[in-house]
Amino acid sequence: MSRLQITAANELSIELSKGNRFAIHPLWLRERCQDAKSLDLRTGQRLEDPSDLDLQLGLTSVIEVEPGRYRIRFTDGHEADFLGREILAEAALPPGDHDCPNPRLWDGTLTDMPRAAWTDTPTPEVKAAWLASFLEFGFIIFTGVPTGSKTVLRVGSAFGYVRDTNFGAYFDVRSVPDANDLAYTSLFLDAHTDNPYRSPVPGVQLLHCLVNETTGGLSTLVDGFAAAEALHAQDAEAFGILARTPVRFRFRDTDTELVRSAPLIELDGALRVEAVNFSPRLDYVPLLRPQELAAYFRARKAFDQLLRSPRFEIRFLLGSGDLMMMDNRRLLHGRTAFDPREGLRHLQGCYIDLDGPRSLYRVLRRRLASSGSPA
Ligand SMILES: O=C(O)CCC(=O)C(=O)O
Repeated sequence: MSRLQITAANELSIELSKGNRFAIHPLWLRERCQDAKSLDLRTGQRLEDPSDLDLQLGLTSVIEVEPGRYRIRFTDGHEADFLGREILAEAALPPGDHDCPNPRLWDGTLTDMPRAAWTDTPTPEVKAAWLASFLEFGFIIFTGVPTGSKTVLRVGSAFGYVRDTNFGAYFDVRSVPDANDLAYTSLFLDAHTDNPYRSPVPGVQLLHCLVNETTGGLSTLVDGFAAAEALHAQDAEAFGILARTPVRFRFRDTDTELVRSAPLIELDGALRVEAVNFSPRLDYVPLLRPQELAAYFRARKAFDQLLRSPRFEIRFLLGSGDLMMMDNRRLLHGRTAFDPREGLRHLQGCYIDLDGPRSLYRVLRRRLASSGSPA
């Protein structure tokens, strides 16, 4: 039996999953009409406000005019054709915001890190594969990236729009006197997400190693989604506290004062982990009642212990020409301390938005599909 069925003269039903069949709501179909009266055909954007449609709207008739093409007449007199495969594809979309590869959670046992040799002119297949790795693992390391200053901007622009901030379009990560951020010292940096005080928080961070003459300064990465999942499994109450308690993050120097409140674990509308905000240098919980604070501090400690444990952390050396691109809403990054007397360690970084790589992945997949090449 096909997953789409005409179950009455005025009813189209769908089997969403095995044994889960129901009639498709007429308004769901009506606001997906693809004809020139409903849509501007060039942009694909609606010409009518779907909330103006009658809430009691029904179907007058459903006819399969040819295999897989349904002609549907609505009680408001509108008639439109629907392709069965398009209805099924639309119905199969996950409730989240993207039909991109799902995150593949990892922990400290990850040995096969996603790596690729950089080229300025990848084929669409190669670029789609880079993006798929990035979207699944939350990061990718490019090797052999030319070490000229600001190359990070060129790489960032290959995946999205570079986000200028108070640190500039790009920033130099090296030990300097009078640093306005601990990143610009030689100190150990706990795994953290960048700029949780900024709104919106940068989606993707790129860090390009130009020179590393030190034996320390190892890079660390943690999959925050995996650690949050482990916290949920080990202590659901702690997870709930961290998902509910807004915490103030603040950055301040002479010219800038950025403040944002957000829970350490951000959930989406379907209560799935959407982002992690974690920066032990910057978080300030509001004054709650003592027992609430005691529970919050216990919960934060439990999460912190997971994030800092070798169970979740990977540690590696970024050498000259390596560039790490990571999802700053999911992954935490840090570095071990280094001794600047051993030599120079110089990275350059920049931010792009997360929707850049997602958009590019969808466009490449669409183009590859239309050229008959597998994405
Ligand atoms: O020095 C590093 O490897 C990391 C620096 C850092 O955490 C940052 O720039 O956010």
